[in-house]
Amino acid sequence: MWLNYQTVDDSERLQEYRAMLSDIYLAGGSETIDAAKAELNDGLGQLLGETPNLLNSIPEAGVVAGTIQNSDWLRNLDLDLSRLGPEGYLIRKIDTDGRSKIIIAANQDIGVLYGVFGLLRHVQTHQTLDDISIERSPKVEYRMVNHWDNLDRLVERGYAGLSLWEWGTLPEYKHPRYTDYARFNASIGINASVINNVNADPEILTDQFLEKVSVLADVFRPYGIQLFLSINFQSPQRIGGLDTSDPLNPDVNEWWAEKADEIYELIPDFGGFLVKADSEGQPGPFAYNRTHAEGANMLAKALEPHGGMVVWRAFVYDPAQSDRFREAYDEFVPLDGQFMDNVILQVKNGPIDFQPREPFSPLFGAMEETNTMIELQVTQEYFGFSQHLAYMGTLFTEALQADTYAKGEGSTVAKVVDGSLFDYEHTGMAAVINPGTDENWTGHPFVQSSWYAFGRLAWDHTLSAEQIADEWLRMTFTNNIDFVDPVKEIMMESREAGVNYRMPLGLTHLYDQGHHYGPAPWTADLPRPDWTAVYYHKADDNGIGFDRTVTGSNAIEQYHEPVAERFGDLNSVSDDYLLWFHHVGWDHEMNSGRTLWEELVHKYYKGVEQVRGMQQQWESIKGLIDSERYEHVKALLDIQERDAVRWRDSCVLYFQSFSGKPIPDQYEKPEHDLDHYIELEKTKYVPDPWYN
Ligand code: BDP
Repeated sequence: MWLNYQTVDDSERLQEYRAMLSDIYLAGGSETIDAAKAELNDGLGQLLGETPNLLNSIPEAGVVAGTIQNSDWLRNLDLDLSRLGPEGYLIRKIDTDGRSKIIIAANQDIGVLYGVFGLLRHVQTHQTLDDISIERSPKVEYRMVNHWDNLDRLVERGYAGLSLWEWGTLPEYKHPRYTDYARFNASIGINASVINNVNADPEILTDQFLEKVSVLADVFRPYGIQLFLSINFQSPQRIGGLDTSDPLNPDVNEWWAEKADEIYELIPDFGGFLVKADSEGQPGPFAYNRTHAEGANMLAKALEPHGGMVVWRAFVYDPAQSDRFREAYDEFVPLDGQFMDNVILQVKNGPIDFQPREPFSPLFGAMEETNTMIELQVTQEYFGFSQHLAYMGTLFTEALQADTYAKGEGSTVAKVVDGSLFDYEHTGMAAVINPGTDENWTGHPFVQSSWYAFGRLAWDHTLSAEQIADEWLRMTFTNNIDFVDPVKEIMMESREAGVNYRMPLGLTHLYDQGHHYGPAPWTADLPRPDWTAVYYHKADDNGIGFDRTVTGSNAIEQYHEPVAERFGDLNSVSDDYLLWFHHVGWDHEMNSGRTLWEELVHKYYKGVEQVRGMQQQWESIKGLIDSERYEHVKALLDIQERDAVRWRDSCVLYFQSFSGKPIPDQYEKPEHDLDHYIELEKTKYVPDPWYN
């Protein structure tokens, strides 16, 4: 992972670091300070190639870290830390008595730990300490990871082995990986972890499991990570012996209040509940004719006395709806203002479901009176699992920088989720991550980069995807520019390549129902139309795309102007979103001068070319990193190229059966006919049993 502390191989820098960082002093005595000490000691020990001296007093030259409360010496510097808040930190080089010191100062111990990780990152990326002056504090309150881990240790959409949590050996055995997990998260500022699947097993709230859970919370605590649980809305019936889970029933209320008391007894800093309700078969308040707000508020009341939060998901869609796109907005906007203050609505970045490219969800900018956070996906459910390289930093920044125009120009999704647009009481960002028991934690070594990017962006959404990729590569592999530059290019292109060979021009959800790996644009005739691919692309002899303008589902009305107009007008919508909003004729002339059909073919072929380019770039860095990771990624890129060709050929041949137009001469021709690919998808794609 990115805490790969290698001795600095730039001799000038190494000298500078040794002169400045060999003596260290940390003030205070909490578990968090102990963690910071261990991190600094081990980290600098490896980076400097010699163990630093951990002193009990202020060094003449060296590192001084701590809070103002715990260090007279730091207090006497009269620093202004008011801007930093509880979690922020300051790193600065100061000269006293003619000697230079690097100080890390914060208001609370957790800020000191974040500052330590900040300094280590600085050194890991070989930056100078000259005039270092950094002030950092997080832009959102809850920087949260979501695990989709089941209690049988299979991970829904996981692709990296079994769940990290060894329920069988907890609470007795604390696997060392729990601590490493907490370190990774803390190093990028993540402060909340929901450890179990949103499709929640009610058993998680039984005494037996809570005892195990509390041990994980103990491990996370020094690292500033609050533990949350996904809960099943029917828990009062399923494990509590009640005959209803009606949120307005007093017995049900009491059951939840007692459950909350019990949890806080074991985990005094418990974060709260994440809830998937009335979505994809999960129980919820609808069974009792209650609203999402009534359901969420019942739980919020139980948690409120303890300072806990309810994170209520807005991922809902109903087969009765004619356009799934509209669903979340139509269900939640009428409830704006009805949720308690300790509820946050968790909204996926797009209106459907973590597709390779989606327009932003119109719920961002529509919930003025309801705390609203964003949910992103690190695990590559729709991006080739752990087989394909797809850095999500670019997708995340695209989603965050989208302008909702809710309060005029500049009302970005980022400003909605950081609370500055509507002055939310609580703010947050979440990502579904995938770590498992695989030796490298994430399956594909580059999935780590999206976890890293998520954390960095949750802390500071103004960072660029490129800057983050640069950091991650240097920390995880090497600072050698001959490696960093080409591989950064691979990363920056990888998501767009994935869009191009799967579903360009605003196509979406061309997967089979279930595993979401290979191409299946032909999928039709399932119990629910919104689980088929034909529902999304609507290809016919005239054209392709989903009409969401006034002549169609009119989902564009859910956006503020001028977004609605921009998406709704064939001439102003960008190519990237074209088929999200319009059913377009095959001969429609595109901005490039090509027809829609030609453009579609062009994009599919381009996607494959991009992957081939990625392969070449990767081969160019052979010898610059260890052969183990080199060979692993190389083999995975071969798989990705094979799959990209299959995606391209499957989709082009299938859509050709509607357009009736030839694949232009300049392109290599598909090796097989359409039937071959349909058969292949049925039999060959799902690589592992738990991928379903
Ligand atoms: C979809 C996944 C499914 C999840 C669901 C969710 O296919 O496994 O349970 O989202 O977010 O992306 O609840």
